[in-house]
Amino acid sequence: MNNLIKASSTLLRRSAKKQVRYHHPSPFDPQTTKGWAAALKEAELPTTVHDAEVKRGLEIGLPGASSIEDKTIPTFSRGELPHFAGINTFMKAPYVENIHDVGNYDATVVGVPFDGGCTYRSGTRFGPQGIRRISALYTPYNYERGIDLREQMTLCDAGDVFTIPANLEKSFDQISNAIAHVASTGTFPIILGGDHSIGFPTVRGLASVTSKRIGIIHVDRHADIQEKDLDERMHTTPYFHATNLPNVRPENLVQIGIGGWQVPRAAVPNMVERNTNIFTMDDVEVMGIEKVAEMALERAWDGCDAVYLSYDIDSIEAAFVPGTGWPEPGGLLPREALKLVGLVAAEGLCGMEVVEVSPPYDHADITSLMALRIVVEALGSMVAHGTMGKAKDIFDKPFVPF
Ligand SMILES: [Mn+2]
Repeated sequence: MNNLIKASSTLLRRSAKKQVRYHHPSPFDPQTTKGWAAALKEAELPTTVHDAEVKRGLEIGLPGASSIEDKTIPTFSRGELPHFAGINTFMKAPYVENIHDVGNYDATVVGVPFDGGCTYRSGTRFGPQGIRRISALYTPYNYERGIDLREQMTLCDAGDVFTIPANLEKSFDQISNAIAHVASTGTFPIILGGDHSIGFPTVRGLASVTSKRIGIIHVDRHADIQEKDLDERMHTTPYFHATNLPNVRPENLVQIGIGGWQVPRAAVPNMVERNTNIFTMDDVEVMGIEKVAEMALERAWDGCDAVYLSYDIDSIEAAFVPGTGWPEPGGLLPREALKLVGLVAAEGLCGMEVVEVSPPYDHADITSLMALRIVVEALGSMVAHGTMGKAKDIFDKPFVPF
């Protein structure tokens, strides 16, 4: 009997073994995945700031009702939770109403609600609101990177610049004023556009408070380097004017994703004459996003002391970003875009902007969500690589109002 059981179980084992199909190297150790390594990293993160937030929430928001079992829950929502509640600043960061206080934070969100530079669809004046709204969805923790922005950096939301809807040039002066002030305090400016015409006054603001040279990594489907469009400095023109600044040179302007059927011919002779650096989607496909990022960093940093990131959301395949002024199929896939931003930001940026989010044309906030993700990807990369705040010393000139 025993022998019979033994024999049949051996048979069973053999037939079971026969049916195994390995889709991975065998033997597979589940603890060799990056996913597992990321899980282990979480335990290394502190909870200090989180704990202080909970304590403060209970003090200022009243302890919860007696039937609430979780004693960290206050009566009034005063922190991250619940995600659907609270005042909708960027990632629930504190609203800093007094603009003289932004220097107390590592990074500052500045909204630039402006669409006076749009040449087709408008609505980017609602971009900062759209991005802030969906930012309520996010926690400050990133699983793969094993970082927690709440614990590892400080962030505030300074609200919006007072733009003048019917006047580009007055709006530009307001924007340069705002960004020059914010950068001069040493905080990292995160600018939420707004159409891409703001790309000139943002850089002009930064450049005015430094004696150093700034390179620009400009991710876009469009070249944005005409001198004028429709007789004005519209959103097709920022890099003509930005690269006229004495400390922002066209050889340090890197344009990634350019192409398709929307690049005005008027832009092209300027790119050629100024010898900018241009990568099309074909370049991305042939060389790969890592190589493009490496070359972009090399060119943008060449002879420069800092690099600024200008991210046009329309650089991403139109299917993912319907809420934008000039959607164009064939652009970056979201994973490529996020990878690119992470690689570029790892070296440390002196500021960044995300532009051309137009919530009135958006669906289910997906374009705003993508813009948010671009921002947190840059912040996460800088925190992970210890480069947050690296560029603040370049702002060595006093703020002189425009
Ligand atoms: Mn564009």
